[in-house]
Amino acid sequence: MTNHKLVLHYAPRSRASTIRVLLDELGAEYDLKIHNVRERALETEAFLAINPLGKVPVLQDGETIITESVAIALHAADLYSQAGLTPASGDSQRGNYLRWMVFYAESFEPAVVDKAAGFEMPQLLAPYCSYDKVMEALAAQLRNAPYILGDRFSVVDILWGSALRWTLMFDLVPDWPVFADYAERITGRPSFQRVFEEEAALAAVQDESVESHPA
Ligand SMILES: N[C@@H](CCC(=O)N[C@@H](CS)C(=O)NCC(=O)O)C(=O)O
Repeated sequence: MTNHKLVLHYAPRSRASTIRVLLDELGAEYDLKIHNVRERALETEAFLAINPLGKVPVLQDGETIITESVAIALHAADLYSQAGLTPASGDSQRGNYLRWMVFYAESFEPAVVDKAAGFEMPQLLAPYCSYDKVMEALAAQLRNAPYILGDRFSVVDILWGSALRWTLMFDLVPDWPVFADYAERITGRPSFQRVFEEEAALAAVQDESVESHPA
């Protein structure tokens, strides 16, 4: 238990879904602030005061505002370390855990987004070397064990399971069985399935609201 008052700014079918699953897996108590992206709710003055980039997820922890999925995940994982999903400082897996959390934001996402946009970044300029190298490094990490940290399921798997699910869906990563099997293993967990179900219903309500009150 913590006495932190958490509020998650969330929109269905977005990176905020991953954080919702993560908070549920950690057993965190939090309030959900639901936004409708199609109603341009993230472009309002009130929301831009929270995140000037106009993006979700955002986690408010009391007076502190945390943006960026990886920062939110690290913060929540440490707050709820008693859930047993966070290698603590001093744990022999802590470095590996941090490596793969940051690799997601620093190398994987830029590589995937550049590829989707058709940019071929020169290796010397690209902080991730090359798209192919990123994919090979990730596949090598996943090939010999069920989870990123070997036999131990941790917070970092929530991030990667979710990322591989949506990047496979949009053909942004190679359709290698190692990626598909891993994504299925992680997102088949009841925590993911519950959020997917709830947000399918919520997205339908949001879509209907946009269609009945077009801008
Ligand atoms: N770097 C950010 C990316 C956040 C982001 O791209 N969020 C998307 C949803 S997946 C968003 O809010 N899009 C709404 C918009 O741009 O209007 C993170 O990791 O949290």
